[in-house]
Amino acid sequence: MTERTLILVKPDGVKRGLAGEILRRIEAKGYTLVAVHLRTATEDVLARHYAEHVGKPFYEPLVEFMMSGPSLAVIAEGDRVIEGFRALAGPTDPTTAPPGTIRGDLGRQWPTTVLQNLVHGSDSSASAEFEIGVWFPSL
Ligand code: DAT
Ligand code: MG
Repeated sequence: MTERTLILVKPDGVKRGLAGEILRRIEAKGYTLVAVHLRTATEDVLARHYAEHVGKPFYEPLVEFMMSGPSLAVIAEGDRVIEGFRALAGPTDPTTAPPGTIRGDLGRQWPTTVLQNLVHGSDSSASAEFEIGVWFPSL
């Protein structure tokens, strides 16, 4: 089923010059780029985007990290792209993410209190729809 997902190249990925490499992998897999927008997230955007994590010990450092520079927000479209991009990204912890994945090939544990793991991808059709509204209110 063709669907859309919200992908972020987080500030660590943009700072390291990996936005192009990550977009390349999305396109090489056969997904279509629908929208891309480079922007620094505000506290309000992040409170909505990460609503499920409010109150967790890593929430404050996560928000600080996410506001530390621009992220590349992407809407990608394709057959089962929500699940497919999560597979391309690999599991949350970049140290143990398998080689072949974005996090496994390009990420590692940085000497900070928060995981800097290069990308975000929506985890369900409900969260994709919600997150696309958060990052692209006009679409
Ligand atoms: P994912 O990004 O794989 O969907 P998540 O939704 O559970 O993971 O968490 C959102 C982000 O929060 C994650 O990309 C990095 C950060 N994070 C999650 N768990 C963490 C932890 N135990 N310590 C530090 N940061 C964490
Ligand atoms: Mg998540």
